[in-house]
Amino acid sequence: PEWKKAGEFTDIIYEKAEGIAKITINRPEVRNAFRPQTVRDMEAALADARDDEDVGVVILTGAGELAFCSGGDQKVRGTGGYVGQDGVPRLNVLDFQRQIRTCPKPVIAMVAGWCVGGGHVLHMMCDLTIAAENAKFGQTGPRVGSFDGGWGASYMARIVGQKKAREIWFLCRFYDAKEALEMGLVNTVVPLEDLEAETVQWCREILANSPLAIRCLKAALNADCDGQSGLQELAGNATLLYYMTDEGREGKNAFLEKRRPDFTKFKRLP
Ligand code: 1HA
Repeated sequence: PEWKKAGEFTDIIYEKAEGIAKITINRPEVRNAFRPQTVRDMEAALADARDDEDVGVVILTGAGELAFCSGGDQKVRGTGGYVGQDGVPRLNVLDFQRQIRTCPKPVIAMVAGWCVGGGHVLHMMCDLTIAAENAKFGQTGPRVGSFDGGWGASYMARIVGQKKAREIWFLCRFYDAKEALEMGLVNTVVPLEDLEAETVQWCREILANSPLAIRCLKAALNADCDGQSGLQELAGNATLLYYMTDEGREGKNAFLEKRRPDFTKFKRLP
């Protein structure tokens, strides 16, 4: 596709084409590790992609062929989190995880090279993962003094099973793309040179399908794991659809016309 720049950022590249928004973490000198500003940039881009009615799917990736993302930037790790220019320690990637999870449009991780630590959790949060043959996956937390006990643990176990999740976290090994595919951690593995073309093909197939159906399915699959916040998402879609019906509109119209609502004409389906 002919990617067009869609915003000015320091730590990411943000582009759009053909109904696809692409967010590229652009810190290859640190294997695309994120600092607070990187997370802020990703949050702004994803918010834009969500709001843009022409965008139906989002790609999250890393610049270069060596890494998707190597997690939190250990060079700016302070006491209590990763420190930005304001001197405040933050774990704001957790907010971005929630944002990917609740984005009503599919987010696809496009992974070449290292995908580790907090970067590995980001790919797990994405709805789909397309991996290049050179991709390497793993958690490093217990080796570098960190852990993600949120979705990073529980959702991982939903994806790969309890035994494998404990192995990944307790041993901190790295796994190649083939092993990741066998575990169900990624959707497909392709040669590095085909990575973007394949990912875009998956995007096009999604874009050809009903956006509301996909939106409701993402919320439904989330709801199975996410408790009351998952139900809120799913129910929000029910409300959205109800607002589109004549029955839903009758209530609003009656209020505005200062009359009693007349719901008698609406069928009570079995
Ligand atoms: O666990 C959490 C969180 C939990 C809860 C809530 C929030 C969280 C937020 C974040 C995280 C975490 O992400 S903890 C895990 C942090 N990440 C890591 O432990 C990975 C560290 N990196 C590596 O293990 C390796 O660098 C690598 C396997 C990704 C790549 O190895 P390679 O290809 O041998 O390259 P290497 O020479 O190690 O790295 C190239 C350059 O990139 C080095 O810089 P240089 O020596 O040239 O100045 C290296 O320091 C830098 N670099 C790589 N990863 C990071 C990094 N610099 C800062 N932070 C990094 N994560």
